[in-house]
Amino acid sequence: MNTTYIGFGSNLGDSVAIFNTAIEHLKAHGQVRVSQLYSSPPMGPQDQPDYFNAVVELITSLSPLALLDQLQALEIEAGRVRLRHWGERTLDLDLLLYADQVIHHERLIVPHVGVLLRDFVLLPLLDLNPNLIVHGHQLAMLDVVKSSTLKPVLAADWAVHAPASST
Ligand code: PH2
Ligand code: MG
Ligand code: MG
Repeated sequence: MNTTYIGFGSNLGDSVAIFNTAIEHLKAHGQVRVSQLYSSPPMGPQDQPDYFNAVVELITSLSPLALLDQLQALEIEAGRVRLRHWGERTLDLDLLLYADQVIHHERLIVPHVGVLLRDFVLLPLLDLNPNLIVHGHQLAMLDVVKSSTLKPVLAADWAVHAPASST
């Protein structure tokens, strides 16, 4: 079994319902835990809505590319709309970490670049595992984490069937 972390982003449609539908589907592939839900200002074009962001831990026997296939299918199932680079979308699922593997494949780079750079990835990731180390960096100690002003949306049980604290 492999512990994986998947980044969730959405700023079009009913983002919370879209996240919950995707989480339900992920449960077919292993055990799931869900971070708090965050609202974050857009990275990239500023004339788009704020994003909802979260991270899901999935403990799975799927290989990295098989998991990527599943994530891409779920993006399409959510009616993925992607209008422009770094622009608004209904559902973005990024494979952030796959066990302690480093993967450079034409379809997939793991750890995902956002893991070391983006507070809207790091804060929910640290909700699930405060001790993570990536490329030799203890994530909790990164400046981008310490200086972040992101706050979770007040919805502790936003994931209908998967509170962060239980399995
Ligand atoms: N995703 C993007 C572009 N910009 N900004 C925030 N805050 N959160 C995201 O998930 C995000 C973004 C494209 O995937
Ligand atoms: Mg993506
Ligand atoms: Mg992304």
